[in-house]
Amino acid sequence: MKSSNKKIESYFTKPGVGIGNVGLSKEDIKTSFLEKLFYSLGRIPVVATQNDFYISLALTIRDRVFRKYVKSLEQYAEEDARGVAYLSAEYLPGPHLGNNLLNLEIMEEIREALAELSLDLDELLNEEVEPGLGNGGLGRLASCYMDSLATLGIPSIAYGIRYEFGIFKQEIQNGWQVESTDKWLHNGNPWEVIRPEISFIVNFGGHTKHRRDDDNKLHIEWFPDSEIKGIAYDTPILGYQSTAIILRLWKAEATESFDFAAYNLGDYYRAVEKKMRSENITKVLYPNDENLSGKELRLKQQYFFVCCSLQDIIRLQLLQGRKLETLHEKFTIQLNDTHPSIAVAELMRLLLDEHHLEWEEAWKVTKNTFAYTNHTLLPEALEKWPVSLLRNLLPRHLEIIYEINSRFISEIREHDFTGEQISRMSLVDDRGEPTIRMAHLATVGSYKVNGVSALHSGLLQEQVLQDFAQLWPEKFTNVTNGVTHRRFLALSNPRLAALISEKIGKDWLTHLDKLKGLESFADEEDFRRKWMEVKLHNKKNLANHIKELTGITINPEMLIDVQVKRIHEYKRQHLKVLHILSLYLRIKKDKDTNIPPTAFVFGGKAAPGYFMAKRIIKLITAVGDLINNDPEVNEILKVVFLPNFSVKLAQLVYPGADLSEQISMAGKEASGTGNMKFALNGALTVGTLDGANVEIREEVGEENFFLFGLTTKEVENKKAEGYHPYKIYSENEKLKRVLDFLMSDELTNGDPELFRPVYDNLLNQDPYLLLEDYQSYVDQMENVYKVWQDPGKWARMSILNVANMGRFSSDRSIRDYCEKIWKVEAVKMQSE
Ligand code: GPW
Repeated sequence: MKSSNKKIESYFTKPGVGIGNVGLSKEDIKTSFLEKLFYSLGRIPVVATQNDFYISLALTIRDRVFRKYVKSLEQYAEEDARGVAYLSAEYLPGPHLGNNLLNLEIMEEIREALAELSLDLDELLNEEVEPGLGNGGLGRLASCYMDSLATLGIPSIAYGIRYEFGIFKQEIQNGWQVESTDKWLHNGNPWEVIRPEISFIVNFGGHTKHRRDDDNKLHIEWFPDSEIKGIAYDTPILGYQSTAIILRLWKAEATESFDFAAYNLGDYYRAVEKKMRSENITKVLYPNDENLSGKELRLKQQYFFVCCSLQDIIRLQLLQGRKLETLHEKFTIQLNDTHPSIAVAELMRLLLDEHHLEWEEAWKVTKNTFAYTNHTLLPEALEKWPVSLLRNLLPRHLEIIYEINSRFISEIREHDFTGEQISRMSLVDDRGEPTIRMAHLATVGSYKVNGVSALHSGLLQEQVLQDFAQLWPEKFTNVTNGVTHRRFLALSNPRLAALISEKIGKDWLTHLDKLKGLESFADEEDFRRKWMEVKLHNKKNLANHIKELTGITINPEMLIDVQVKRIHEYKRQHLKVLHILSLYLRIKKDKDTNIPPTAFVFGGKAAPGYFMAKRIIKLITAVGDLINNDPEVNEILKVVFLPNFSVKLAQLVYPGADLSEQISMAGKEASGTGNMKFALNGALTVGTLDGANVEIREEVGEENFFLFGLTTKEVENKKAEGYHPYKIYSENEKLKRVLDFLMSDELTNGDPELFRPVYDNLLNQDPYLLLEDYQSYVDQMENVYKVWQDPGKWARMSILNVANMGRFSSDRSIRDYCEKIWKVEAVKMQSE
C-alpha cells in the first residue's frame, strides 16, 4: 500500500531538477537516449537495430511526458478540480513519437542530436507501429479530443480497451481485400506502463437472489458464475506546450481463483484453457464500423471496460475522501456513442448493491453523471441487445434496466404521450425478439445528449430520439466535431505550417481562429505561388509513397482527387467510380481527351463481413487495372487504391490532396472529420449538404465549395414519393452507358457475376440515391475542372479554405463540451 516517503518526495519537489535527467536540452536528451539503449535495452550500438534506437528514443521522450503528467496531478489535487472521464471502446492515437516531439517543441533539437550520433530521426519515426484500436472516425475523434483536453489543461482521463489485436491489416490481393491480424504489440510498446495495482474484478453470468430483511427492505445479491480481472495500462497523451493526460486501457486476465476446482482435480489443461478463454475478452477489436455485431463477446468487451472504469472512478472519488452521493459534482462521464452505455446500469448496480445507496439517490447521481454523444442515425448501427443475452451474461443489469424502464414509463404516462409514443420510447423493444435499445438507456440515464454536427443534432431530435426531445428539450444539444490541427497540420504538413507561421505568426497552434489572418494574402501573387509550391512538394511526396505502396506511377502535376474513409454504401465510393468510368468512356468512345489529368486516390477498409463494401473495393481496383494499363487513357487518368489506410497514411495523404470527396447521401454522415482535415490542408471539397460539410461550406463561403446533390429534405421527399432508379437509368443515356459498362467483359474479364450485385442493386433499389445524384455530381465535377484550369483561382480558394477552418479545431469542440455540457474548467499549469 501507499506510504509517505519524505526522502523520495523531496526529489519531486526540488524546483527545476526533480527526478533524474529529464531536461529538454540536446545534451540531456542525447545522454538519456544512450542510457536507455545501454541500461534499459542492454544494447551496444554495433548490435542495436533501428527498432532498438526507436525504443530508446521513445523511452527518453516518455520520461519527459510523464514528468509533465506528474506535475499536473499535483495541480489538480491542489485545486480540487472537477474532471471528465471519457469512455470509448475505440481510440486511434496514431504514432506517438512525432506528436510528442512537436508538443515538446524539440523536433529540431532531437533531429540534430541524432544526426550527431549518425542516426536519422525520420527513419526512427518510421519504426513506430501505430495502435489501431479503432475502426475509423469515432476512434480518431476520441484521440483528437484527448489531444485538446491535454492542451487545454482540462482535468481528464480516458478509458478504453487494450485490444491485443487492433483493426485488421488490409492487403489487396488480385484486387480483393485480404485481412490479417494486426500484431501491434509485437515489437513491444514503449509508450505504455502497466499498473498491476490498478486492477478490478468483473463478473459475468449466474443469477440474482432477492431477500427482504426484518424491516421489509429489499436486498438483491448477484451470484455470478465467472470472474475476470481487468488490469490498467497507462499511456500518457501530451498536449501542446502543456501537460499530459492518461489513456487508461484495460486488459483482461484470468484471476488466480479462476478455476481452482479444475486444478484440484488435476485437470491442469482444462484450467489453463478456461484461463485463455477468459483472456479472449480483450483479444481483438470488432472490425464492424457502424454495424452492430450482436455478438456475446462484444457485449462482454463493453461491460468489461465499463465495469473497470467505473470502479476506478469510484476509487478516485473515495480516495479523495468524498462521498458517492456527490460523485456527479466531481466527475462527469462522457459516453462515446452507446458502446459504453451499459455504464448506466452498472453505475446503478455499484451504487445500490455495493455501496448501499437508495434507488432515488443512486438514480440522481447516475443521471447527473453521464452525458451521451450519438454518432449515427443509421438504423443498422443503433445498438440493441437481446434480452436473452443480457439475462445470461448480466442478469442483475437486466433487472436494473427493467426497473429504470418501469419508472420511466410511469413518469411519461403523466405527460401527453400516446400509447404508440410510449412503446416507441420504451427501453425494451418487444415487437420481435425482445431487445434493449441502448440509445434509449443512454438518453434516459444522461443529463445531456448531443449529436456531432448541426445537421445531425437536428435530425437526431426530429428522428431517432424525437419523443425524448419533446419530453426533455433542454437535454439536447449539438457539439460539432473538430480535429487536432497540431497533428493534422503542424506535424503532418510542416511546410504549409511554416509558410502560415511566416505570414501570421505561430498563435494558430493554440488558437486556430488566427488562420483568418491568411485571408488578406489570398490575392497576393507571391503568396499564392509559395502556397502552390508547398502543395506540389506534398504531392510529390505522396506520389512517391503511392509508387512504393502500389507500384503505380502518378505525375504529381495531376489533379489529385481523394476519397479516404471506411468503405460504406452510404459514403458512396461507387458514385466516384461511376464518375471515373464516365471520363474513361468519354476518352475511349467519344475520343474526347479534353480532360485535365487526374489521379483518383481511394483508401479505406471494408468490414470483413460486409459483402457489398468488399465488392466496391474490387470494383475500384478493377477500374484501376483497366485504366492504368491502357496507354490511350493512362496519361490522363490514374486510379489508385492505397492499402491499409491508417492514421500514419492519413498524415501523408491529406497534405498531398487537391480535391476532397465528401459525397455521402445527405442525412447519413453524422459529421465526418476527414472533410475537416482535407480542407485544413488546402484541399477543396466536392460534397453534399451532409454532416459537417454544411458548416464547412458556411465557413469557407459557398463560392469556395463544390456543392452537388439532394438535400436531406429532398432525399426524404424522394423516398416518400417512391424512388425509381431504373427510370433514371433508362432516361439518361450517358449514365446508362456507364452502368452497363459494369457488366462489360472489359471490366469483368468475362465474369458477368463479378459486379452484378452492384449493378442490380443500383438499378433496382439504390438505397443511397446514386443515380438520383449522378448528373448533379458529374456536372459539378466539370466545374471543378474549370476552376482547376485557372491555377490562380484555385490557389485563392485553397487559401480561403484554410483561412476559414478555425472553427473545426478539436480545441473549439472541447471548449464547447466544457461550456455546454460538462461545466468543467481548465486548470492553469504552473510553468517549471
Ligand atoms: F455507429 N462513426 C464511426 F455511430 O466512425 F457508432 N464509427 C461508428 O461506429 C459510429 C460512427 C457509430 C463516425 C461517423 O460515421 C462520422 O460521421 C463521425 O464524424 C464520426 O463517427 C465521429 O463523430
